[in-house]
Amino acid sequence: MNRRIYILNGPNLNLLGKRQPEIYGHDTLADVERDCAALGAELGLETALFQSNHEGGIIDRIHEARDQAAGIIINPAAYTHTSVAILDALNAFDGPVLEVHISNVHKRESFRHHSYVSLRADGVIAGFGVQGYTLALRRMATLLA
Ligand code: CA2
Repeated sequence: MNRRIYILNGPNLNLLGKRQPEIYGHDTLADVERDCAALGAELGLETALFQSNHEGGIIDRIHEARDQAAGIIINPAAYTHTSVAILDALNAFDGPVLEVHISNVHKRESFRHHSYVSLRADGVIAGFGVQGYTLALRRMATLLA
């Protein structure tokens, strides 16, 4: 069975650890990639992390995941709150989908309280900092067991 997990990240998350540490912390996306790869090895999962500043780039990866990945962990960033197209792409993926937000979106502006992606996600983590990614990976291992 394919044990590859795609970890998809939306716009501006390439700046993680470089700006606004009071909201998003000091860890970079490279740190997230390393931590997920290490935990994935323990859990028997192979991780592949991608980031795109473009809606279509994220959608292309979701389509690719249809035959390349067993599950998707996604932080769609601002597209969370706007993108029916990402929701539609996720609805065409058969495996588990877990949604991660570094910040607690419910403690922030009201426009961040609604997520299109949550209509498809099997679980949502928000406000656990970048630790949310590894927590989601543990949950993914359980869902795929
Ligand atoms: O809390 C999250 O993970 C978010 O998905 C992050 C998005 C935001 O639009 C969502 O409402 C919640 C923003 C990502 C921007 O990331 C940056 C990181 C460091 C510096 C600047 C932006």
